[in-house]
Amino acid sequence: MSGLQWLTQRAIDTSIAHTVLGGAALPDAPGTPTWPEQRLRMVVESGTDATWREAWCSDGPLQQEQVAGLQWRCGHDLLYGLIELDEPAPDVPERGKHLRERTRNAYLRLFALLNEREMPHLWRVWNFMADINRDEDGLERYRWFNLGRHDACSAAGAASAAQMPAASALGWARGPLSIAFLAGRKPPRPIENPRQVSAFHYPGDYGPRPPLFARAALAESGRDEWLFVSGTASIVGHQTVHTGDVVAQCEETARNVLTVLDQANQVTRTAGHRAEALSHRVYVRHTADFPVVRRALERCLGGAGLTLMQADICRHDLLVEVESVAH
Ligand code: 3EB
Repeated sequence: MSGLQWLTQRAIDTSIAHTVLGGAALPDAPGTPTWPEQRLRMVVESGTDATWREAWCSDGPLQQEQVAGLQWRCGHDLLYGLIELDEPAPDVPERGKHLRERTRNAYLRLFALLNEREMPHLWRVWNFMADINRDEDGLERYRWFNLGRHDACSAAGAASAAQMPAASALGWARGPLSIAFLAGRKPPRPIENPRQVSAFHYPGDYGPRPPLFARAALAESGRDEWLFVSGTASIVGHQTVHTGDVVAQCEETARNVLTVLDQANQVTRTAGHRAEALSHRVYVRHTADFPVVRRALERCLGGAGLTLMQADICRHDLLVEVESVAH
């Protein structure tokens, strides 16, 4: 198997297990794989195949390591890692500051690992944490997280526009701070969205330090080119639009996803990535909205490859967020 593979299937065939770098799975997916796997500790839309599991593969031979809180596997030109750190109980004082510190430490470990393995370029990051919208020590936890990420990226010299990976940052009901990442030997090409202010240029209204991610990343692996579209929401400029209207938020989100796709297709080295070829993870704030979100996104993005799950979005007024991948 050459290059990066992306699979969603009932179970990953054991014959390819030796090529898997890492991936993600729903809470009830069977078994415990030997590769780093980010469990999505979330309620999923009923009817979803509970065995859903995705795996990123690479040519062997693979190297791997598992040390306290950090697990990774890498091949010739790609690395998948997972950092999971428990947090203090919700009533512990200064829990927000602890989150900043943990996030900073997690990202410093991540950058140290990428340097050491000579896989210096971050392609895609999935950030999850509990109580993302909760105020602690006078600041929302997502904003504490952004402080910690910014601390580490600045210290590691990874805070410039050219180095932004695609990313998502979501909240789950309970679980550790969990950061999964895909990195490569070659730099990806970051993509922005002309309808939106770049996240790393958000004004101070959204926290003392901005989120550090690109709207998408285009990355080459072997003969393939992968498009990772970051978590995308109903934001125009830097403002949330359609507050309280989940269907309109879905429509605006889809416009943003398709705009980012269009931007990527202006610079792609392939024939172009088609909207129908995108697979989407859809994060929905209220499980009661699953049916309307599915209907709206099937209409705007096409029906194939929508996996819906409940998560808290990083702004309290956002009801839905979509992330996508294509190759
Ligand atoms: C936004 O556009 C919505 O903090 O890494 C989307 C993707 C969002 C990634 C992150 C946040 C992040 O600002 C939120």
